[in-house]
Amino acid sequence: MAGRRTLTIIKPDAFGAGNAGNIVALLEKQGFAVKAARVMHMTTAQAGAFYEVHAARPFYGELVEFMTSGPCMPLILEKDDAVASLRTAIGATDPAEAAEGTVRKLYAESKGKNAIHASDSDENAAREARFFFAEADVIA
Ligand code: RTP
Ligand code: MG
Repeated sequence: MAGRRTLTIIKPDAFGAGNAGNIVALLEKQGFAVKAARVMHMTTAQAGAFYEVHAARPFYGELVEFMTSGPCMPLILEKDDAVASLRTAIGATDPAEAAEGTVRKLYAESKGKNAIHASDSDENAAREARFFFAEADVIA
């Protein structure tokens, strides 16, 4: 059975543009509940570790540089079938290919600076939630 929790990050482009509130509101309207949230400015070590699955990809250096370029906002969100629901809500990686009404269609500027991250599996959602939050930070 698919899990009810996923991890998202409002990335530095969207956070810096003042779109965090709008994005959280959009997701809440779609039925996601916020179970944990923080704001932080990731270090190079943190961003490198978070995206280590992409370490061999050509865009890795650019991605780590972007994710450390300013503050971001990690959140744990809850909804039925959370991972798949959130992937649908954020839209395609490249905003030019994202569906109407998705977070990336509305707020992303490019394939690299694309406003939001979402976990891609239940296993990664759990790993990524632990990356940013302690058990005590998460609403039961
Ligand atoms: P995310 O992990 O951030 O939710 O994004 P995603 O699953 O839609 O895309 P993924 O393939 O996991 O890529 C991670 C992030 O790397 C940046 N990227 N840049 N310039 C490029 O060709 C390129 N490709 C990927 C994006 O910030 C993407 O979200
Ligand atoms: Mg991904």
